[in-house]
Amino acid sequence: MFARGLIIQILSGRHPWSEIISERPELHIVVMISRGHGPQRPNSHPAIIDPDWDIIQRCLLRKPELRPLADEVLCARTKTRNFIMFGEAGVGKSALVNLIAGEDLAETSASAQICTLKSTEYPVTVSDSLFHVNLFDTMGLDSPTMNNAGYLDALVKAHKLIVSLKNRGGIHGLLFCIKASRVSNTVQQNYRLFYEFLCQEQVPLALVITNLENEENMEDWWTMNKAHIENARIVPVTHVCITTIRGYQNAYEARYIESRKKVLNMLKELGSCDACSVDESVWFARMSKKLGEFLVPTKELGKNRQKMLQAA
Ligand SMILES: Nc1nc2c(ncn2[C@@H]2O[C@H](COP(=O)(O)OP(=O)(O)OP(=O)(O)O)[C@@H](O)[C@H]2O)c(=O)[nH]1
Ligand SMILES: [Mg+2]
Repeated sequence: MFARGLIIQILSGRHPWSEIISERPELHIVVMISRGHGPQRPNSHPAIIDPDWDIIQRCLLRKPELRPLADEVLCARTKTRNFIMFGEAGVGKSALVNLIAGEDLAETSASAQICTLKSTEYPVTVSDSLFHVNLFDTMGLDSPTMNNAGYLDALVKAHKLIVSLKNRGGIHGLLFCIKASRVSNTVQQNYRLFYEFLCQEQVPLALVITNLENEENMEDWWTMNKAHIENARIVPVTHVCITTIRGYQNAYEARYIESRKKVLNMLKELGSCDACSVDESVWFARMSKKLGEFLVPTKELGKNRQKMLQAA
């Protein structure tokens, strides 16, 4: 198990005790171990997330009986995290799946028609860190109008997916994809419907801003638009400003690699927290209440509304 601690640390891209600059580092390492000191935590990429570092520290304890059992380590390392991508059609949800996977798994299309027509699950192991994720690529949401059957269909499918994940370990994060442009009404409405209405604000939401390959510093978009996002009452727990394309003759290769690193780190951070789930019965009760407020807004009718809700 001690060796296991070292192996996990090697996975971070850095040798344990590489901070020791000496011709005979092994002598220093023996002294360090005898004094109960482990190797330093690497801060380079790929970063080691807190739960992994905690396990590494415990694997390195001097008394074997205090170290975790193999099952516990295996479980912590192989736990799968669930992420749902959502957003308008054509913003790059499927391209984001491919960016994370590092290969073309999902079909993407530049055509005006919606490309992804049903929720599709992509199990991906990020090979450099043994990190398992299930990515759920959902149908693109267009302008929300109640007479738009396609929009309602997309919401119904999304609702089924969200509820079904309760039995599969919950959801670790929503990846709300938007193009780097003005924060339109459609963006706001999609956020309200998907995050507030379907997910009941229970699931951490990350904002993924795509199409930034032409920016010298992709993060500048956030600095310039943070206030607009706040005004639109969109509240992400985190964000990434990225590009998902390499471009003609790999012109954007460096920004693509930077984007992948940023997204993987974000998934690791979100994945290190407990998953959330949306319970259908709780969801229905809350929706009935909201609908009740919406349908019976006046004070006089308040009592009747109470009765209706109690009876429901
Ligand atoms: N320039 C640029 N193009 C992108 C980026 N991300 C995606 N695209 C392109 O935009 C088009 C649509 O991307 P998709 O990934 O299919 O978009 P989607 O959100 O899955 O679309 P639907 O499945 O129709 O909802 C494709 O041609 C992508 O190559 C980006 O960061 N920059
Ligand atoms: Mg798609």
